[in-house]
Parts: sequence; structure tokens; C-alpha cells
Amino acid sequence: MTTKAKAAICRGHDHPFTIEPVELADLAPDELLVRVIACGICHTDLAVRDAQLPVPLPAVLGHEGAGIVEAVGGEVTAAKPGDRVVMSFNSCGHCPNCADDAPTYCYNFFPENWSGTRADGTPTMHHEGAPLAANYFGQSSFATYAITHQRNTFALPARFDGIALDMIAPIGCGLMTGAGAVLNAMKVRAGLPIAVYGTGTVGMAAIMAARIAKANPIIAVDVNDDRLGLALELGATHAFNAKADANAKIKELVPQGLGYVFDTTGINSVIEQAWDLLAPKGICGIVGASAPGDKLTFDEGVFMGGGRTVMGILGGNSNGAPFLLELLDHHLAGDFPFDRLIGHFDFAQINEAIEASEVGKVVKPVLRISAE
Ligand code: CXF
Ligand code: ZN
Repeated sequence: MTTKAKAAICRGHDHPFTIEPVELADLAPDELLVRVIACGICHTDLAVRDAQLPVPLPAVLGHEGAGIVEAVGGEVTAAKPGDRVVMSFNSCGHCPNCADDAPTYCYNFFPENWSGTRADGTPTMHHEGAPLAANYFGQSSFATYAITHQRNTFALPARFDGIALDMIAPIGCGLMTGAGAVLNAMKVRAGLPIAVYGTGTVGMAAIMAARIAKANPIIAVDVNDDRLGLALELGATHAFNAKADANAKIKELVPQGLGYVFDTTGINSVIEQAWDLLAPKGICGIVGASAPGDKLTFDEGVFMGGGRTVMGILGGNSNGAPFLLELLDHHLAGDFPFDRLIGHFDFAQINEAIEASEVGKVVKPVLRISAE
């Protein structure tokens, strides 16, 4: 049976999102129908809106959804009707990287997440009788209902009943990306210094995770003093404004060099200058969206001679449920207070929420789509 829903349709940079009636397809055997309670807004949604990523438009975006399962296909074991769930990116489950528990690097990432249809080419959504691009990150959660998949839908154990779904939603992308870069990818060691460039959701999650990993010092770098103040509350031991010679201050603070640089800005000159601050065996982790065709330049002798690493990191090397639940356990323990980053908006306020994020008023906007 098809499901009627309301979805925010994205038609590109020059159009506001508009909430319109849509129809969801019948479930395939490995799919779930989720009533969406809340969805975070991520910079990737805005990059898609601005045609910087190859997702067809118009489309229904939203990939930080949380909700309650309404129905499941015959092969689904991930969750059952009534379960509280959080959604994340989708993956194929059968390529070499999925087999290696590294689904963020799925060989079939595009058809599973960005093609606008299911991986087999069938549409999951119709608008005014015609197919509409959806199944974005295997969810398209800027909608009252979402079709999701066995591999990207995670039931929340009862110990998380006290955390509202409109808080949990962003765990499936921005938060896992920053925290996972520190804990899973760079495997930050206790006592070593880290500098985090950019204090949006991903940078702040990295700073909270660096505190969990007991890195020291933990240095936040940004151009926004309010954000730097919040970074200090969340775990940074030092905060330097990039407009006021941050790198010189880092050199003075850590003359032996940084164990880790984590860049969320995607700006070449920021990465190259930060890379120069690495100690021998230092790791420079990169997650920021860079301009197409950007090339980084490093001194080859220093790179090789000191055993330094430049590491591209996608989705914090998350392996799905185990890592997301680990982060929520850190939250319950008080070590990962990501609620400090969130500002809530009604679904109808989606354009205001985007604007609040773009002007830097809110670190992580979360849309409230229906009552829990
Ligand atoms: C994604 C990139 C691919 C893996 C999951 C997270 N980032 C989205 O904003
Ligand atoms: Zn995202």
C-alpha cells in the first residue's frame, strides 16, 4: 500500500524548499517505513541544493533522520513496528569495503545514496503522479514518512528512551563524522596534541571525542569567537582565532609539533599550513568539502622522512549501529554533550533553519517533523 506524506522539495539554490504532498512506494522486502520525528540539516544537504554534488534535482533531501517504525518488509530484522530508530547513510553490504566493515567507503555509494532512486533504479517517491528523486542517503528524511533500509536503520535500545529523537537525529551524520575521525580513523592517543580547524558540528564532535580520547592539548581554531567559546566548554583546552595568528600560537604552545591535525574547512591553505605543524608520525585528517579539482602540496621529504600521514576520512569510518550506539552511550555518561550544538525548528521553518545555519547562528539545526 502506498503512503501519503508531506516532503520538503529541493529545487536548487535559487528556490526555497517547499513542503508538498508526495506518495511513497510500496516497501521492498528489505525496507522499512519510518514516521519521521526529526531530521538534522547537514552541509551536505546544502551542497546538493547548490549542485555541488551529483544528486539529481528536484529531490527530497534530509539524511539525519530519527523516527518510529510504522511497517517493515518481509526480510527486515533491523527493527520492528513501534521501534524508535535512527537513520544513517546506506551501503550495499556486498562490496569489498562493506565486507571489511567500512561501509562509508561502499563501492556502490552513489546508487545506494545519491542516484535519486533505489539502487535498482526504481523510484521510492512520486509527486503529482511523476517520480521524484528521493532515497537520498537511503532515507530522504525531510518528510513526514521515509522509506529506509535494513542496513541504514538502527533500533535504539531502551537505555536511550530518555533521549528525545529530536536530539538523537544528527548522530547519523555530522556527529559520527567528527567523533569517528578522532576515535576510529586517526585513533587519537592519550596525551598527544590535536588541533581542530573549524568548529561546526563536525569540528565540535571531534573536540568532544578528543576529550574522550584524552588528547592534550586540544586546540580549536576558527574565525568565530562565539564558536571558540563553546569549543572551550565542550573540551578544547585552547581556542585560537584564525585571524589572530593561530598557527604561530600553536607553534609556541606545542614546539615539538602536533600529533594530529583535523581539518573540517576544506580550504587548501588552511590544510597545508596546519600540515606543517605536524610532529613526526603526525596525522592530518581531512573531512572538509574542498573545491573541485583542488590539489594539496606538501614537502615530500618531510612527509616521508617523518612518517607523516594525510588521511581522507568519510563519515568518521562509522560501521553503523555499533559506533552510533557507542556515541549515545558517551552521551548518557555525560562525555559527549552534543545537545549543546542543537537548535530546533518546526518542519515548516526549514528555510529559516537553513539560513540560521548558513549565517552561523545555530551549529546544528534540527527540524521537528512530528510529535514523538
Ligand atoms: C557522509 C559521507 C559518506 C559517509 C557518511 C557521511 N557525509 C554526509 O554529509
Ligand atoms: Zn551529512
